[in-house]
Amino acid sequence: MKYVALISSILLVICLAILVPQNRSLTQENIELREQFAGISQAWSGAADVREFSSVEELKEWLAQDDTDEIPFVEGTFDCDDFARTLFYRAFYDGYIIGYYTHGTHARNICFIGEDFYSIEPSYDGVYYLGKTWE
Ligand SMILES: [Ca+2]
Repeated sequence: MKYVALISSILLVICLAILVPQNRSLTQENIELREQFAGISQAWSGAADVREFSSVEELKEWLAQDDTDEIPFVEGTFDCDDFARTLFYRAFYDGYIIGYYTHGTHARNICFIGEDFYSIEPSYDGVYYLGKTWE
């Protein structure tokens, strides 16, 4: 019985010797993660003040200054869904609400402007009127 207690104590000391430095390492990792997340969170909370485009002109001006359409189209690597996702994120980051939409195998973006509904082709800044928001 004494040997079991002695061996258990030795194993506990060995485990602590192994785990304590790892815990310090994890703590340091958690601190770095928290700092990174604080930066991301601050960026997103700043970007969370979003709104719809107020006019087609505003949408087209925003599309003109955004360079998503200048990214090379590479079938299967960076194609329609990647363009639509990129434009979606960039619009949100700049404070605008647009949607990501797929029809069949084609992805694109959509947005509301007032009571009008538009489609955006992100690979060439195309803007198409689709109808009223309630149609
Ligand atoms: Ca553009």
